[in-house]
Amino acid sequence: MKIDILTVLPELLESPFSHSIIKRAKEKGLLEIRVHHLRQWAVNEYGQIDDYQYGGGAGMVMMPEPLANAIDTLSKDNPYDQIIYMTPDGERLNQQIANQLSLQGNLLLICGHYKGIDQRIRELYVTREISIGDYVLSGGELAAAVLVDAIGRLLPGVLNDETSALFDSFQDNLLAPPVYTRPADFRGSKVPEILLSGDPKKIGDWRHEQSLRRTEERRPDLLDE
Ligand code: 6GU
Repeated sequence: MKIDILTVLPELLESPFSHSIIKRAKEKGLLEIRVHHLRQWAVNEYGQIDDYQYGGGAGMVMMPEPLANAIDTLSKDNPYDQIIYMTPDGERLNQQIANQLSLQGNLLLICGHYKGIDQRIRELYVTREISIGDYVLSGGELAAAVLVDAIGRLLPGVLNDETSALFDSFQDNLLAPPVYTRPADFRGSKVPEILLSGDPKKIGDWRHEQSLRRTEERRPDLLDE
């Protein structure tokens, strides 16, 4: 899978993809991430990519030409399956969307800044708009990093234990059960006996029951879906 990211702050996206699971996905050749500086497509020698908004009001808007030129140039190599604009007014990211996107071959993520991007780019180019939650970030970069992480770990062969993503919280609309490691007795607080029983059937049933209980308590909305 290939993911291109268009941003005015490429520095913000250096570290998130250089560690842990996403790093391994890149090293294994399962995921290629390319970060492109929108400034390359600035409209003048001053590097301008934003301008005042029509109708007045505080805050700059990202101009259409740099974005359109960037997208046209980048698409030539390899047309995109989806052009995704990261924006707080997009559809809220969930596991199902991450699953869907992990099946695509070639994505472009656009990170907005300031007041966002000119509406015409959203209408002419963008195929999907995604938010990572109901709060406002300073720009789309951290949201793009979240999306790439959520997608990257789902690619076949990325996780060591192929099945482990299947048991993540949310994968079946249930939260994950509690987990324990050694010691079996930590300052008088004991690991549930059943986990020491060695009986896979009983342990599986217990975990499922714990998942259900946790979901009922913390996220009853997931059970309605
Ligand atoms: Cl995708 N962008 C920004 N700027 N803020 C957000 C967001 C995205 N998702 C949640 N808040």
